[in-house]
Amino acid sequence: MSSPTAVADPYVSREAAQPELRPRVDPVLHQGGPAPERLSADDLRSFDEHGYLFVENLLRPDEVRELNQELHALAHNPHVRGLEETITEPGGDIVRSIFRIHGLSRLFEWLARDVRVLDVARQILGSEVYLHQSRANLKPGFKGKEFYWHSDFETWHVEDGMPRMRALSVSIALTENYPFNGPLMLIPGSHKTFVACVGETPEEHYKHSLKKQEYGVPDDQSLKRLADRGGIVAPTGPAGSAVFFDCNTMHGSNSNISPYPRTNAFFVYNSVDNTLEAPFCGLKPRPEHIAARSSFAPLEPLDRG
Ligand code: 6CS
Ligand code: FE
Repeated sequence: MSSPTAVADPYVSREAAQPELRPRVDPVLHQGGPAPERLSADDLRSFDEHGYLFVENLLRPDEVRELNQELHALAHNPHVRGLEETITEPGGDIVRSIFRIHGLSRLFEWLARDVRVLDVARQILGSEVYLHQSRANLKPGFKGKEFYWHSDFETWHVEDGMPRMRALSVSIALTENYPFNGPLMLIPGSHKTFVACVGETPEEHYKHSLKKQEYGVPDDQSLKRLADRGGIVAPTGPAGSAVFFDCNTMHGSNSNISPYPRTNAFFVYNSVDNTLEAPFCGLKPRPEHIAARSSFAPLEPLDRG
């Protein structure tokens, strides 16, 4: 409900008949907070300018091996397969994603709290942070399907009630990322523009969108404008590498028809000064395992040396 004194929402989406490109009104790098110094000034500048940062070999091979074993066990566990956290590929029973992975596995919880990851989020977001969402994406060889272009923030704002752009994601590769196994693609610089999308959100949209997204999807012309300006990158590298990216960076990935899986762990950190409100689309909030709102307690860093 808007009152006469309410400040207009700068990120209205899925309401107008036409798409629109609007400038971002929030900073990318935020000041304040515990200010850990994980990233160099150059890394910070690059994240600010491009909306992402690729870090090779963030994890050691033995850590990657353990995480893969754990994920493999989870994905084959009948109990886990029956949970609503587990999302299958459209029209099949191949596991596409396992949400709230930090709640299902201590190893993944530790990874989310590891200072090599968490302190990057705290530094960029300039505050304590909590986990808005976590998941593992499996994208198996031959069978893994694409994630169409989107800004995560657009969905988190409209469907989860995340007020402002003060969140970021990290995608940690658990298998090698090649150009041909459906790696994450990003449009550099796109985080500085908000693309208002067309199409009213249907009820319980998440039941469909997590398999294949059809609302909150930018139009072709807006995507072309952003890509003409910034190009498209697809960072590749060994398992254990990570891509940190701003919540509004336009990204997506192709399907995987190669024989080699593309598996990653995905954590979303939101500032404790940007906690969720009622969803801006007016519908009921998505479930806790997709968008945490029962606790916004700061994550405690874990230094595992
Ligand atoms: O709906 C969501 O929250 C999300 N969907 C995608 C395709 N990426 C980010 C996030 O996990
Ligand atoms: Fe995404």
